[in-house]
Amino acid sequence: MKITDARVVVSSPGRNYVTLIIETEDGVTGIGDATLNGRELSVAAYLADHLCPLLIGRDARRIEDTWHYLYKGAYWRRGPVTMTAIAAVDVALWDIKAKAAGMPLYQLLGGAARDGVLVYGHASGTTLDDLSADFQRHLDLGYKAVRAQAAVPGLDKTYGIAGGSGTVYEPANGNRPQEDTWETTAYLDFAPVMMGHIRERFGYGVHLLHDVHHRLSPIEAGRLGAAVERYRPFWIEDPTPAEDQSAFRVIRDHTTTPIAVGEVFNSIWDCQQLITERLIDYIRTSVSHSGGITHLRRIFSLAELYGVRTGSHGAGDLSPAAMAAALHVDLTVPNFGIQEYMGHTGPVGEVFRTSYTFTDGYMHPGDAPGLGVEFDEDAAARYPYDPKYLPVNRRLDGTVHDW
Ligand code: GCO
Ligand code: MG
Repeated sequence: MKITDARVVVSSPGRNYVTLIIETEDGVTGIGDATLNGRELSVAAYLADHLCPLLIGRDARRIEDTWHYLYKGAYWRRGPVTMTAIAAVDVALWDIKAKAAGMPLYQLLGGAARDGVLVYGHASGTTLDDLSADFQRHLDLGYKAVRAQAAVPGLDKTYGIAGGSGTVYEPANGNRPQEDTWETTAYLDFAPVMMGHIRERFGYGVHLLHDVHHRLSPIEAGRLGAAVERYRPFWIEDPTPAEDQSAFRVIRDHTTTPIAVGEVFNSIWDCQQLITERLIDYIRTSVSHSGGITHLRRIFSLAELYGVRTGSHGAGDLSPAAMAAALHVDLTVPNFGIQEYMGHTGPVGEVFRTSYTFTDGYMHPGDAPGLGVEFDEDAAARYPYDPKYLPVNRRLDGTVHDW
């Protein structure tokens, strides 16, 4: 089954997505998501200039061989650009393999290990009352798990707050990064109050999650974890900058609050110590940013050995092709924990037609052959690339801080 064409489409139906399309000699086509928010064109160029020409003439069925050919063959291993590009190829080849087999992808991955995939949505507000209203909206939609973020008093902009009630949080905008402000003391005072407010209002029958977005030092994160233990969060996410794996030992030494990390990881090597030393509870690597289904399953298998569960990143800046791939993996791995689902808005549905479903807080990838996502290139052409950057974060004295 020879590959006859591989091409990249960058489109912006509300936000930028990079999509790889692979065609084979017998007419079976596969797609993969290659979106790296704020750095989209670097992956598009890596694919178009370096990987697509190498794919022509290769056997589309040899997924494992192609993965190593691209990973080891580059010599320059890992990193978000390389691993996102390899991921797109990998997912497109799995899509082709499953379509050729006439099966939904999850069947090829071993079949369903559960009936549905527990997902969490994002509630946010500029005040605690707004947050409560948005939290209630998620419960009304059927969510069994909700992430809560609220504006920190004294800071004019805080991570994770949607622009208006009922809208989805969108961090990237403008062709220069917007500048946010940060003050750790104010945040550390406020975060437990916010969680207490949610528990008082909604009780303990819903999973409560919170994202710290890499902003604390290890000892500050330990303090936060200890302060919120009584509110029984499902997890606190990305408490410290994720590249420092040993920092998580300090957090562990100070709290039993479950810790999740991994949306910025690109390979098993980024989380090897975190997993094997049992420093985290949930690994949040995504299909798109960590080498595709082939490599993600390897990470999840390592995690399974050490009692670490999965909790993949699923922000709106991962395309519906990535969301579908995540759901197929989630349905099949034994150590599944939870999946983020932020959803997609605006004209995204014109460009990507999906077969996944959301019912009462659980998702299912659907039973269409392959990934179950059709990419409409004509529709994509109506929404050209629109440069957008993620924000930069500064402390009140002007120092650049982790965003
Ligand atoms: C999350 C993430 C996102 C990221 C975004 C960056 O938990 O969903 O933290 O909100 O900031 O994906 O592009
Ligand atoms: Mg996050």
